[in-house]
Amino acid sequence: MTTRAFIGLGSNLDAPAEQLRSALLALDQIAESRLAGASALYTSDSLLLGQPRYTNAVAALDTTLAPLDLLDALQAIENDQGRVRNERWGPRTLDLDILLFGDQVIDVPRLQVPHYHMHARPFVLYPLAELVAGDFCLADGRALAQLLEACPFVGLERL
Ligand code: ROI
Repeated sequence: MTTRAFIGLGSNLDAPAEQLRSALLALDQIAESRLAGASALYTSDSLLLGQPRYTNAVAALDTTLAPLDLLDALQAIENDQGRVRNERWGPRTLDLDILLFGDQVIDVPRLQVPHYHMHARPFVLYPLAELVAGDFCLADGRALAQLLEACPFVGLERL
């Protein structure tokens, strides 16, 4: 069965826009998966003071992989693109998050879907809105339109 997953991409080190472009190519190369769409790139200040600005985007990926196999594939791409895991929330060359996996709600130690913080992050919600219909709802039932209303397009720059 094919599932449409939405992947959040983020980078704030080593030419972030280039990181995101090569990550999109890599997403399309994941086994049993096909890149079905990608938002524009957006830049915004980090939620943490003192870090470089982030570039973010969202991709739609059609896949027959199981969620944890997709997570493995995403972490392999992060590692390929030089991600070094040191401090939590630290600056990174590439961050790939499973935001949504079809209409599944997943809560295991390695993976929480819908992604915990997506509901309040403009750099996730606005790019996601480019890829879905106006009446789109998250797997937990929340309407994207309402989340957008509560999350003003402030501090985001669409490239
Ligand atoms: N801030 C922005 N703008 N974009 C991110 O992807 C992002 N990711 C993070 C923290 C440090 C919370 N801030 C961010 O992990």
